[in-house]
Amino acid sequence: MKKVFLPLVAVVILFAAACSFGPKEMLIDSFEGDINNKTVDYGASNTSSLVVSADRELKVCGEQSLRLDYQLKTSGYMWAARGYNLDVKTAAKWEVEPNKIPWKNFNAISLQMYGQNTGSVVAFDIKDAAGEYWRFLLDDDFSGWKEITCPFDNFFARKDWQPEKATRNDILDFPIMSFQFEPRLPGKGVYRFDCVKAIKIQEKKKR
Ligand SMILES: [Ca+2]
Repeated sequence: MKKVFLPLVAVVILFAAACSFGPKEMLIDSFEGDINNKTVDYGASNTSSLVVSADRELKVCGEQSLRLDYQLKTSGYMWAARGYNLDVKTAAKWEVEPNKIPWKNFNAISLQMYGQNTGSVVAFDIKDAAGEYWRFLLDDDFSGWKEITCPFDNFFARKDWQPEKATRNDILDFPIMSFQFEPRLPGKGVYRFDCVKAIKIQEKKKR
C-alpha cells in the first residue's frame, strides 16, 4: 500500500506544481490563413513601398510565414502590424485574444526571423494596453531561420513617435494589444517572420 501511495503523492504534487507555473510559452501568431490588406495593417510613406504575402515555402510554424517585400527610401517609413485596436480592425487575427494571455507568467516575446545577413535592422514594436509603442531592434546578421528572444525588459518606449491618444507613462502596460515589423535601413529586401510567442525565459538567457 505504501509503495503505491508515495508515487501517487509525488505525481499529484508534480501535477499541481506544473499547473501553478503554467505553460512556458504560448503561441500568439503564426500568420496562417489569408495574408492581405484585410488581415494585416500595413503601409508605407509616399515613395517607399511594402508588400505583404504568405510564404508557403519558407516557414516554421504551420503552413506559412509572413513575407514582407520592401523598398525603403531615406527618411521613409513603413509598418506591418497584427493584433487589436489597429486601424484595420480585421487584423485582429492572433491565435488567442490579448486578455486571454496570462502575461504575468511570461517575461519575453520570441519570434522566428529569416535572416539574410544583410546587416540591416528591423524594428519590432509592441503596442501596450495604454497605446504606447515599445521597440526592440532585430539585427539581420545571420542566415536562415533563427528564433529571436525579446525580453520585455529590453524593449524601450519609442521616443521618435507615439500615437496622440497613447498614455506615455514609460510603463509596459499589459495586455499587449498588437505588434508590428518595420524595416529601418533604406534599401530593398525581403523579410520573413513566423511563430510569435509569449515565453518565460531564465534570467541568464536574457541578452
Ligand atoms: Ca506560420
